[in-house]
Amino acid sequence: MRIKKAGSIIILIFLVMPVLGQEKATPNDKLIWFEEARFGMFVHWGLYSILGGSYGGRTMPDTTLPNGKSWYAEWIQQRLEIPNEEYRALAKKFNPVNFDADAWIAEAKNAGMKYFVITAKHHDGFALWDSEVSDFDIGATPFKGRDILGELVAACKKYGLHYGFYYSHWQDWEHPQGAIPYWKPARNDADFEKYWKGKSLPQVKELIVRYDPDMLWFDTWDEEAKELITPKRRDELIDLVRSLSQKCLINGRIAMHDPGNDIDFLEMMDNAYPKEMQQKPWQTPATMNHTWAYHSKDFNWKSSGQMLRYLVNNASKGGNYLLNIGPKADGSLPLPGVRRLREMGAWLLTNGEAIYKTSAFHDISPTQEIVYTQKKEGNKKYVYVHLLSDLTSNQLVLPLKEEVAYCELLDTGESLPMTLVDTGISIKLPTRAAYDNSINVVKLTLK
Ligand code: FHN
Repeated sequence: MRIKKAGSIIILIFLVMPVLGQEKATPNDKLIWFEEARFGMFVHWGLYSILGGSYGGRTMPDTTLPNGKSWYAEWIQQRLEIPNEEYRALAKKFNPVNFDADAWIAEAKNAGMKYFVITAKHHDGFALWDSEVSDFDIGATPFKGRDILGELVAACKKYGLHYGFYYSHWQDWEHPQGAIPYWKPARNDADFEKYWKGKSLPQVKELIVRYDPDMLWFDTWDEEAKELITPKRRDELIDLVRSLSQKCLINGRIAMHDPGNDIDFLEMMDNAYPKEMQQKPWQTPATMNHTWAYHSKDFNWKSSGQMLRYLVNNASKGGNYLLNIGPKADGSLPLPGVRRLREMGAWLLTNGEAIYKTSAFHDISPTQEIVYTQKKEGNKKYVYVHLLSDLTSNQLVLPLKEEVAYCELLDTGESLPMTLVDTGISIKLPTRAAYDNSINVVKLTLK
């Protein structure tokens, strides 16, 4: 009896150990690319892009409102109360003659992005592809005949990017039974089921069967969704995806209020950067200015330096950064966005090694000014020290327990002198390391 009890205790400890060590139970091959990628492009593009944030003499605000709510340009139909028929008629004007899938994806590639996600259908219900279950789609536009998603998929394959689709499975303002904003009378469960079975599930199936995506990006963001996106519906959707694709990743926003255990990665709130490590792979969806979709009067652009700091901070906690751009209705990318992408790509050209395929480094506590990533290659181990702000001195002291064989500035490859001190190692940085508004990375090769 005693021996049996001891045996079960040992088994129990064995079962609990990986949880305590925060290791994932089994390696999940389909997630490898996602965990290595760190940086992706998000695109919000649809009929709302035609309006560019203004309608009927009114313009959507380009900042968060005092009540904490955000009026994004893709919400224009609801926020500025455009009648359904009028909004629907925008389809006749959707003619993005300057759309060039190759140019978009080349821009993502040059920015150092490793994956691409586009709004195949946003809350307005308009499908960017020719759908069999809805006529509110690309077939209703002068651009019919062009396979926007197919062209983007081909370009992603050409440039080696993974690709996925945002699909608004809950909100659908065009369908008479799809979910609508909280300030309108809610749909009842039986009605919603007609949308669910008649449009939401069949369109998800179409996207997988036609385009074989690496990821589906579903969208719920708070408790509101739980009335209609029940655990039963969440699991039904997950089962559908799993039955059609071995590789397609599913994000946690499929049911933000209760994602369950079968999602692949956690989706943070918009522009939210966690301070702690997470239990699953994760990413932050983020805007370059205030809005997601194109807004001609949203001038709130973040600097590339600020966005690089978000990327680096996320990487230092094992997370990804999915950065959005809102193309114009003609298919061109807004130039302030392109400029920022190119600036970020320029930094990643020499510093990307410290971002991609790295993991969090726990031996030294991060600060506001310095964060760390690490990488193992064969029997080599590297630690990357990201200096997020200019140092007051060019002497960098790190409380590192492990021995360092070599130290260099990653940007230029120049060797940096180091000495052992009581508290760890002291590295002498070139005086010009405090030179430009950029992030300097010191690469340590461990012994
Ligand atoms: O309502 C949407 C919004 O328009 C946008 O698509 C973002 C992206 O994360 N998701 C919802 C709000 O969280």
